[in-house]
Amino acid sequence: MASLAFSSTSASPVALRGRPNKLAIGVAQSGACHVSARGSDRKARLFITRAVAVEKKVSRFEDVAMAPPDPILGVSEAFRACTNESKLNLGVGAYRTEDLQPYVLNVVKKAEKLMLEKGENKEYLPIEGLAAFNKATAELLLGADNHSIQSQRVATVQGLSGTGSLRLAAAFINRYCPNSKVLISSPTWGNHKNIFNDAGVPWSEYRYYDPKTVGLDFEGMIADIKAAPSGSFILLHGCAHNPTGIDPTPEQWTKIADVLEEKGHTPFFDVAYQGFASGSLDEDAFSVRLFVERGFEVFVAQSYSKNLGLYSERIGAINVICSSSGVANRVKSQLKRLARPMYSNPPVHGARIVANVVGDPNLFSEWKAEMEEMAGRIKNVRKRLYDNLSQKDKSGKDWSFILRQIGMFSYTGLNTSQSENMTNKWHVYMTKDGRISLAGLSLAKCDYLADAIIDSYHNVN
Ligand code: KET
Repeated sequence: MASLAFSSTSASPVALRGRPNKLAIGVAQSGACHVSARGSDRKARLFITRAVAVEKKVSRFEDVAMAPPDPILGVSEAFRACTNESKLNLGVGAYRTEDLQPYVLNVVKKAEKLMLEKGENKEYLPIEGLAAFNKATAELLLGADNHSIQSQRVATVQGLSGTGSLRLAAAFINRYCPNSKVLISSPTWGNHKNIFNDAGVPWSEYRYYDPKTVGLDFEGMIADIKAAPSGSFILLHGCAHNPTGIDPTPEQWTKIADVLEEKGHTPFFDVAYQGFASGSLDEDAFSVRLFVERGFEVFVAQSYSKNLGLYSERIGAINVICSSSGVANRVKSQLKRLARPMYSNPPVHGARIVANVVGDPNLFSEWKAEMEEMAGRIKNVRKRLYDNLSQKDKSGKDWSFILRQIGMFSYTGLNTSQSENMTNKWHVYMTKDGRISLAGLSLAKCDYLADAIIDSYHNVN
């Protein structure tokens, strides 16, 4: 508070720096107030000094600049402020019903009911999180009979959803592999760069998307991974690559594994969409399981924001599959050591939901059905949008890339000005890289969206 800074007789040099005019009004050279300089009573002088300082509210944070809005979550803020009736929020990757309403899965409601009935307490969790959750999440990822689980080579720590789990792993890399860098795909989910920057982990990009083919630049990807210093961490999207919606084929994954092996790189998977790409939890874990099978030590960050719709519960995990149980134990102990001063221990509610859903055969199969339904709705919308675009656009442009992309998003190829036109003229809120979340689109709105895309694509730039 400003009153604290100026009630002392020697104003802080930090507070004075760069603000001479403001301070000159309220504070004399010595740091005492002009008004108080005339009074003889020390108490009164102090009182006046404080009063004036409070009144002026000169902040020591005056030089703090306004941060730019977040490129993804900032879009939702702008959407909420828009009053146009046609507005559409295709920014954040969050599932909506056909009526464009948020969706709480029935299995989640059932699990929460069970939890209430059990009357569970709110004690602190251990630093590594809820044991039943950690077991369930590793099994869901790798398969319960996976050798790495059987031989206790998996260090699993419950994290603050996908983001927090990635951040914890980044802190681990910074501490234990300080000379290693992380390679991330170009493009990638916008927050990856922030996460590694804030953790002090150097990163560079590997080629991934080829705008000419609107597909994977596989040769570029392989060449860049080969060229990286041996022992780098290679960040890979387990499935449903964000933002492009383009995944390597199984054969390509095998080749990627060959190159990582050759170079002694460590795969670091971000799995935020297990079950959402194909509708099958196992199919979507193919890439991770392949690397584990081949004997790599693997990092995997998981999230339940999308596949269980637990966005605000902040539930996920970091798994490190190690070469021995001894290493796994030590890695886990250090992850806990990193977590403790950052956030102490994770929240319990989402962890219990996941443990209940995955641990109960009935709820588990209901979940799979609901996930298929969500993935199916997105596929229907994808198809309808493609149909609308192909029928309406008479230019002969091939829009079939929309059908080939998978997951929540479509990477439309619209550039920044075209994306801005989508928002400014059509009230379609989306990220400036041309990504649209099809999970936020309804069949009924496809027609309108197709008009907006055609206009922006052909009439802007
Ligand atoms: N990884 C990827 C690839 C990802 O798309 C997200 C979220 C996350 C991790 C983190 O999700 P969490 O809720 O921390 O488990 N993506 C969407 C939301 C966001 O940007 O935070 C998005 O791209 O819209």
